[in-house]
Amino acid sequence: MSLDNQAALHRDGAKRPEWTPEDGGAEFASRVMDGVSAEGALLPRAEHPVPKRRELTAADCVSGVLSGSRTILSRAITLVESNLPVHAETSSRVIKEILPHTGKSTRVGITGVPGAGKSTFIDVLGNRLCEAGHKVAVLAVDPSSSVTKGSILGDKTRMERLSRHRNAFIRPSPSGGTLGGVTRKSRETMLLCEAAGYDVILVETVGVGQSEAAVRSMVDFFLLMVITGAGDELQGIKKGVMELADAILINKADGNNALKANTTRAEYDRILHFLRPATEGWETKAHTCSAAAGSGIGEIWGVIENFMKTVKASGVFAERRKQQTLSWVYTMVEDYIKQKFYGCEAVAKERSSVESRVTSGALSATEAASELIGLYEGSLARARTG
Ligand SMILES: Nc1nc2c(ncn2[C@@H]2O[C@H](COP(=O)(O)OP(=O)(O)OP(=O)(O)O)[C@@H](O)[C@H]2O)c(=O)[nH]1
Ligand SMILES: [Mg+2]
Repeated sequence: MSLDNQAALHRDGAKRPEWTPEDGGAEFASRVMDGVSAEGALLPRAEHPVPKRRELTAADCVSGVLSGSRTILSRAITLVESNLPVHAETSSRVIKEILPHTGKSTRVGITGVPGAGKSTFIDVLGNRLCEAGHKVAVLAVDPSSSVTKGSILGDKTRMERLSRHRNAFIRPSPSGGTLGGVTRKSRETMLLCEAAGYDVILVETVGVGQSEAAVRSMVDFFLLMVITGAGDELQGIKKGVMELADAILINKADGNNALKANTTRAEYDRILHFLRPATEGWETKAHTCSAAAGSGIGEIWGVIENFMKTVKASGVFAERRKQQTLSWVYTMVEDYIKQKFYGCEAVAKERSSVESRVTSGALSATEAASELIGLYEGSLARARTG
């Protein structure tokens, strides 16, 4: 059944209070009542300290997330995103306890150059999926977020309609600093969303050659969004990302661009023919859509559904999920060792002298590496013997 028909059925089923506007989400479930007069009633704010919100226990988080509470879900995500050592034990207990309730969603990664229309597309697709009865979570992976702080907030405004839908949950990118840090947190956030009942997870990442592989390694289906006339068709720059994609979507196929978009689609299909497919047993193809006009959205969701059916039937799906979990383990191990090495005092003390001896040619790179490793291992040994 097409996405639009599913939406119509779902819409007629649910009774909505008459005062809420057509596309209003749960936020519109309240009516504005006349307030009490403020005269003499309220003391100035300073004298009423706001009671500190009680820290959630692991049990609070687990039961709240499993019951589908968005507030608790947000707080549980903030907990797993925290770098504070005090939160580490609680957050790993939460992840451990919700794990049996995860893995049942369709995980879709969406990448593309800045301005390609990823957020607009997610808003339209996400809204249709919600209308059709799905619960959609949107995550962003933006390694530059600790610097830009902004871009994803900009995204939230682009997903204005979706962010108000009661079946949707949108979470900006964690600012983890390292790409490894961002993706670890995003993976745990994805598990929390799955445990909270979200059956479609859309992960947006800006296609600047940094995070595509990382996002690819945490999703089932990877979508590359491109636009016509960007002057980089057929150039090698996208080859690496094209080889990760399960579909290429030419967006903004509207107005004067519609015809050009079709030509671009044919060009991409020609290139894809020569590339190794990103997923065994699946042929990556190019498609067109207009996120602004809402055309081609149902079709690309049909492609994703067909993909999921194909890879589940062939066993590729289960195998990929296993490999993804293993690579996640090693990403965390590598991240930990890196942090320990660069955080090691003995290494930090000698680093600049080692670097200047290397750059002056007095020390070979290999010698420098073994000297730094020696310093690190020495400090570990001292820490062990106390
Ligand atoms: N004509 C047209 N414009 C579109 C379409 N989709 C998005 N846009 C416009 O393209 C601009 C960028 O859209 P976004 O959805 O923010 O793009 P993005 O890929 O999420 O951008 P970043 O998050 O910055 O990487 C906005 O002005 C949109 O209104 C489309 O299908 N047709
Ligand atoms: Mg965006």
